[in-house]
Amino acid sequence: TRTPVNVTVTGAAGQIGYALLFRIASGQLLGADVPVKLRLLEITPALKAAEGTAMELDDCAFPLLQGIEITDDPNVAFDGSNVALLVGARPRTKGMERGDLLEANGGIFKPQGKAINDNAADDIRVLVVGNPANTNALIAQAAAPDVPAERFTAMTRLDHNRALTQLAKKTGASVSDIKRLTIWGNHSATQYSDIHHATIGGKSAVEVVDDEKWLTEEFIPTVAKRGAAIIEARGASSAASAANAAVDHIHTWVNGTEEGNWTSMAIPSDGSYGVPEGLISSFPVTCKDGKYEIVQGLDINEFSRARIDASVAELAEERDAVRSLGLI
Ligand code: NAX
Repeated sequence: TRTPVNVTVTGAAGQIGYALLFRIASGQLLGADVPVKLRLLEITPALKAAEGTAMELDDCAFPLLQGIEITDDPNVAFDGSNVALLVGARPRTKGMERGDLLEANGGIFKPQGKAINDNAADDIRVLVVGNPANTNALIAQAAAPDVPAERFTAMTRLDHNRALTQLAKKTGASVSDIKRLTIWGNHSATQYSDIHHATIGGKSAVEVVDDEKWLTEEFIPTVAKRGAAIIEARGASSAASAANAAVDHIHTWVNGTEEGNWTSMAIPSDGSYGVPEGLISSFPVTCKDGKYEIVQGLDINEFSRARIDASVAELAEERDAVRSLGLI
């Protein structure tokens, strides 16, 4: 039997945590043959709720689940951690300025980054889900100088999945016929969902769609504003779909992308496509043998260039703001 993989989930008592933990414990994150140990990190007042979720996990009798530890101490939560899903974050409340939001999240992600640096396993992989995800990932990464920078990633897979379905609905294709879709930039309203390199059943997606107005006025904004539309409809923010995307992100990173296709992940830029080095920005990536690589050599037209640049400019502003706050 294989040694269990230690999976840390922060914000475990929240709504994404509730949708996520059962999928991890059932084997969907890493594979049906990989035993897992869960470490749940919560703030002290939410420990009791996390214990309730752990009781339900027990009651599922998942064969792969080899233990659950619940704590409010990041050093304990990340001890020996192989995979860390950083979900808990400080949401923006009424009247909160962006600087206040970044500072409040710095107070969460800086100590968590340090705890990862000091305690996690050598093969640690980090996915930041809590918003502002890209910049929270940057803060955690900066606090973990002994961990290779590329292990810190942020989630744009939900945007990627949303874009797949919107494109499938428009064209009558099935989502599995669509390949090489890309989300670029920040997980925010400035994100850019790019179909210029995508194919649908092997044909150019741009040609199949053949409707630039739909692209600019419906597709791109619908994907970018989907989070708000879910809140409006459901009275609560995306939870099960966010958990699903987190599972997809880690599963793909560990197990690889299919031949001829790629996915979207926010990762530290190496300067590709004019994205300043170090910014955690979404790119088209392939994954193999547990490592990701940015897809190179794509032709970026003017339409895409302007949109990528706008989202990357927002990321640079966020980085400058957290730098001036002393968070990185
Ligand atoms: P909830 O408010 O339901 O849960 C958050 C949990 O985090 C709470 O239980 C809270 O006690 C805990 N928490 C707060 N500070 C903590 C700390 N320092 N250490 C450990 N736990 C802490 O939010 P939920 O709906 O689960 O969303 C979580 C985060 O995901 C939010 O920041 C949200 O904006 C973000 N999202 C990101 C998405 C993405 O695509 N990247 C999409 C979905 C989601 O909106």
